[in-house]
Amino acid sequence: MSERNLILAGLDGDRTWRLKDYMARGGYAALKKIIAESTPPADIIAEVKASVLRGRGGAGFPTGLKWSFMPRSFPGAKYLACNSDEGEPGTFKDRDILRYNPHSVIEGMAIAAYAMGCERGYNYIHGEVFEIYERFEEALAEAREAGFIGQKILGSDFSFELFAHHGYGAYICGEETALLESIEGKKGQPRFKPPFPASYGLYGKPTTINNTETFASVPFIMRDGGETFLNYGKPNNGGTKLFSISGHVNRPGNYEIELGTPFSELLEMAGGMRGGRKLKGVIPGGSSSPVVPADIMMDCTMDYDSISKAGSMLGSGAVIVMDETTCMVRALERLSYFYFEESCGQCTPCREGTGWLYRVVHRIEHGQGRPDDLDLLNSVTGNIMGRTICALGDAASMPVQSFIKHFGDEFAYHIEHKTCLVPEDVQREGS
Ligand code: L3W
Ligand code: SF4
Repeated sequence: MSERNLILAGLDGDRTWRLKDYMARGGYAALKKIIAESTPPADIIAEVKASVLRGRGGAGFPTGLKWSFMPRSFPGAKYLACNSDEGEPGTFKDRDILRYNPHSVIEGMAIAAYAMGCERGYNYIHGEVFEIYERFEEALAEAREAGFIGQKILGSDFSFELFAHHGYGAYICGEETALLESIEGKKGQPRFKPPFPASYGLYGKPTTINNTETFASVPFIMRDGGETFLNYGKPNNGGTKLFSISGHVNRPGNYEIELGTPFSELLEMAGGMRGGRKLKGVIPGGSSSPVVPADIMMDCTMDYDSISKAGSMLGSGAVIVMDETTCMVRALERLSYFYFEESCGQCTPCREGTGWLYRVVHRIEHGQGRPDDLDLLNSVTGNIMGRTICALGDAASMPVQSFIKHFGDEFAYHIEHKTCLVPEDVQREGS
């Protein structure tokens, strides 16, 4: 099996992103056809449902179903938002889509806007990636000039204004309701759900938010058909997906593969284990997803169902590979610090709990662990999970629980011997 580029189509060559190159690859053909034939919006949603495209931002929610939640005859504005606030540790796919194929996102959003009757959309781009924001602005100008976005698109009655919105780099602004607050010019803090954005979104109006990769998949679906897309993947897991591979592999980077591809093949595409060392564990879907030990991971295929059966989540597709030189206590200390730092502070279990998690893992790592620290960590995670406004509380807790579950002996060794089970010189070899 090799890479299958639907989303990054045409980019294996000279990586050209301009409108003329996108159109030479069949770009905007789907939008043109929809407008020329006045395709009924319900048919578009049905096609997306048939593709079994699942949200690529982390939750894997069926896209067609999400689109069908938007009220049809709403008297007033409806909005569309693209979540390009990629901030999950390990994830770096959306910036490459925007860098190398920005028009696929614009076309996908225009089709989505037509299907749901949205007149205005925003692409919320992560604050730390300046050149991506500039490139998207350039692509928007090209699309506007060619009549693919703006008023009376291609001479029809359909109008859709699309804008780029540059964030400020806070991880929490990738949570969909915090993203909406941020576009509204407020502090980026999550809202309670329900109500979901489909009924109460941007400025209190019906809003649909999808991830960059989700929108980028839509033109292919509308051009080649939902079933073709579905067949690239496997039942309940339609299409191809980008995986960002980092860690102890020879060729870290983004790989687009068919959902259902064995993990072992993906590892091979990434050049195999660095230095030929042994695989120890994998975080398969970004830092929020539970770690999976090597033996279980080697039996997995890369799709939502298989990874979930292995006790984790496919998430955003950020695969962090760790070899035998990794100290799992140190790895968890890094992750815990991230969530502590990024908690927005609205709810007590998350604001206080993420600090507790970080401080306890930190003291274990630094030789000051106490005999009951593992019980304490489990108890703190139990008091965070399910008791917070957004998923960040759970996202901070799941890595802690899974690292202790699968690599508890390393934590116990640290506490008892005040040092790593993996000797320092071995860790240095791998770093
Ligand atoms: C209307 C209903 N809409 C659900 C919508 C909802 C949302 C989508 C999924 O978190 C996860 C999180 C991270 N009526 C609805 C409805 N919806 N029921 O469907 O909702 P949900 O709550 O399952 O997910 P979420 O809030 O979008 C996303 C995990 O992804 N994650 C995150 C990675 C971060 C990145 C990044 O930096 N790029 O991807 C990784 O695992 O922990 O669990 O739109 O409104 N009845
Ligand atoms: Fe903020 Fe954490 Fe509460 Fe989410 S769970 S709203 S990040 S305090």
